[in-house]
Amino acid sequence: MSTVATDIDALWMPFTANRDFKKNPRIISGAEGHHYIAADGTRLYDMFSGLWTSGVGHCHPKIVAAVQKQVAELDYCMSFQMGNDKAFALAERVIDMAPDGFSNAFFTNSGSESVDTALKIALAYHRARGEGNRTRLIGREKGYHGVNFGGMSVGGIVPNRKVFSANLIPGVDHIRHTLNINENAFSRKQPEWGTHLADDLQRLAELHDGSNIAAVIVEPVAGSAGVLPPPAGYLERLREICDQHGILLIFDEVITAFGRLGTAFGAQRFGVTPDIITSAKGLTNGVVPMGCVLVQEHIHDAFMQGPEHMVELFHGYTYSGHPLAAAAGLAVMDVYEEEGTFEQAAALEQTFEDILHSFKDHEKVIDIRNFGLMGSIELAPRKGDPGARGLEIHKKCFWDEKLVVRNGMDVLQFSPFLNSNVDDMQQSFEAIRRVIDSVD
Ligand code: PXG
Repeated sequence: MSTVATDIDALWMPFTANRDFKKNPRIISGAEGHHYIAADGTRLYDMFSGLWTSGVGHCHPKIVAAVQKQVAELDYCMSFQMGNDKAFALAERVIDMAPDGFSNAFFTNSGSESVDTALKIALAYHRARGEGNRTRLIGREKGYHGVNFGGMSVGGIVPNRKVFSANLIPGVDHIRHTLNINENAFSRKQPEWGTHLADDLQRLAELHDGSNIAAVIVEPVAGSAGVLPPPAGYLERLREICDQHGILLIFDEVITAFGRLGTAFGAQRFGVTPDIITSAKGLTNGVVPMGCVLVQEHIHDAFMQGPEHMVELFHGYTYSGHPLAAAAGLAVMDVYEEEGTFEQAAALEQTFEDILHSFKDHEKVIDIRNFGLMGSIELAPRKGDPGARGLEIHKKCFWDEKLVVRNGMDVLQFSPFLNSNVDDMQQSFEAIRRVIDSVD
């Protein structure tokens, strides 16, 4: 049996221009620390730390060893009406790091599943409390909450929704997004303008009557839309309006949890506590797929009623709390603690911000945004050909500079390793400047 493809056509790649990719494929067969290794042995520096996933680097020896040990000890265990030891241990570890008031963790296998799980928990919570009329869900324009039907419906990325428009779940509204380049171009960290946009939630509460709204979901810092930090005071205002109307606040922390903002959770960095948190990515450093929904005690308690032999929540996945994922997660939590990963990330934030903003006067750059170790450089689109400049830069970085740089249309996105070395960061951005200079 060969493990090398003779024809790469069989794989339908996700979120990829398949035909274009297959003409000149970028295939990776190894990784070590901060580098990917291509099939021909070329080493490429990863400026996106996986896909916002791999904060402590690839193939971390401690995580590798934990997964290797686990696969030989307990490969799989049914998670319904029984459970594996590592899943319980990981839930306890994650809850210990969570903001005050959080008591329970529900495991999924991805960010998309975490989001759909959180939306279902919100609806079921209200029903369990006799407020089954609270059925409306609120998302935000430009929000990314994965690709399942719930997350797509509350999400606000137009191309992801367009083809499925008629099948999005009913009863969903969106508040406006907070991107405004005219007002806020080149703001560092949180922009000043835009706090009032949180009042859109108040308007929707007045329109529908707040008593019909179950939950609002936002990313504390929107990631996929091109890194949009919340305006100063915005998240606090959302929290206030939710409290006023009994609406649950869900933070989608699939990107922002586990050190990306220099704290365990974005909620702690902003000092705003939601009712539910969704996470994935950094939970296992991307090593084994896993997501997690964290809930406050009052939410969990609302379900714990009725006959004790009855299932309280009819929801779960075959692989919820999978032993390999849980073992990876436990090793990752050890690494975070032993290496001081969140402190490392916090210490890098200012340098990263300064390097990014050194692109401010570049003629092709129209905005730069950053918060924690999330950053973006937005380029002016080529006339009549939006997205072409961004994709060309991604490819040129890969082939000419041996750098992995993610582009969303003409926005270059950066997710440095939480334990990056400053020289690598500086050199990578020098290379990016050469590439931006060299394209049309
Ligand atoms: N919520 C958020 C906030 C995310 O960033 C998901 C949910 C879905 O996670 P899964 O594991 O189902 O993919 C994500 C995923 C990008 C990019 O270019 C980011 C994601 C996915 C694809 C592209 O920034 N994040």
